[in-house]
Amino acid sequence: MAKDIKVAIIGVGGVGKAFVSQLSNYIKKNASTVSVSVVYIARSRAALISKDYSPLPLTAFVSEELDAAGTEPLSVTDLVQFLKASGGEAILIDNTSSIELAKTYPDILSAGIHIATPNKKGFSSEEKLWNDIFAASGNNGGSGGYVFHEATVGAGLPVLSTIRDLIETGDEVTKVEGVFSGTMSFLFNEFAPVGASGAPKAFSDVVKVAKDAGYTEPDPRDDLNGLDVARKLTILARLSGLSIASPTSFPVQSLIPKPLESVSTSQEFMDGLPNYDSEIGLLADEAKKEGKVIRFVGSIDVPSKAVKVGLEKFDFSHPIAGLKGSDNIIAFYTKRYGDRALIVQGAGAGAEVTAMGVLSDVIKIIARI
Ligand code: NHO
Repeated sequence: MAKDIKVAIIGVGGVGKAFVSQLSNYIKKNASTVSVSVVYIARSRAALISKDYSPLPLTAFVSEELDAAGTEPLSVTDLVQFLKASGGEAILIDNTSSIELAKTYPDILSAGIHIATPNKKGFSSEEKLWNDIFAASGNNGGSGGYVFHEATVGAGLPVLSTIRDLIETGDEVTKVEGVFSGTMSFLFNEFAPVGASGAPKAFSDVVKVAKDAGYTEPDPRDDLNGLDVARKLTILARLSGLSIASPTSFPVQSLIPKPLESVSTSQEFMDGLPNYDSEIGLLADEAKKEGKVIRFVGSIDVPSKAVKVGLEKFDFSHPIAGLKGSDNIIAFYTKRYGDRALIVQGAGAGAEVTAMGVLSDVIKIIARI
């Protein structure tokens, strides 16, 4: 008999919409072995609820349908009750960036409901939440639901599964280093490409191109402050066995010029940015004279417990220097792999590849239940 699984989706923005479309294809392809019914879809102020647990239609217009539905979302407590009352296995997909929702993961997992999410907040905020989530989960043999969050680092790239596999098979991770932000990757690959000739580009112009192309957050300061990378490093460092109090508990270099930190709008920030082009231009020139380029990277040195995020110089021949577009690259140095790192590289941002990471987690959960 086909497995019967109920799914609730919270958050139908860029990633959420791509996820719904990918899930719809998965359901069609696997109908003979698994029966997956999406019974709840919500965004901040509207929800679609299938009270009799029959599958909601997963059309490309789910977003417009939600607008038209006019039903208030359930509280987390009521949603847990609703899913439990179905009598079978249930998976909650959190496609929001809400810390409030992430704080309820321990309760959701304790109720036996599984979670798949690209939301970094639950795993990169204070350490107690991380500990509570995994203590409540069934990941380590407990009775709670499974929780997977592959897309919180490197979108659909196998970054978290790789580090888990390395550690669980007895290898010892000594260092993790790389470019963890698609936005930062694009900015520096464009601003300081290897072997560039002619007049250098102004950093502010590159930020504008990235903003207009939709690579950056609506306010580019949310990328340039380094916090997104710090959150990803927090997750990887915790998986490497380090105790990290929060993403602000280690050195993180912000690329936001001090006077522009407090301007109130994103437009004011963009207007003021050209005044600071010379500072970062100078760094790029210095690197170039040494036969190097600057890149925004993160690293974790496990034995010394040192985690840091910021600009560093790399030889032209270094794999980090030669990245293209908005690709991520993550190098794992381990006892088993010796001097030659295990490298994961590819698109690390965007709705489709992030949704793929979430769906692959759903498939892992289905295989375990
Ligand atoms: P949106 O488009 O803002 O959508 C969020 C949705 O959640 C909206 O529908 C909103 O109404 C709903 N929502 C918010 N709070 C809610 C609540 N309390 N209850 C119900 N609904 C609520 O965001 P995205 O782009 O779809 O992102 C969704 C999640 O995926 C976020 O947690 C984001 O951090 C995560 N994520 C996105 C990406 C990406 O590329 N878009 C990536 C990873 C994770 O790998 C990617 C990445 O790291 C990008 C990074 N900026 C980079 O490297 O440059």
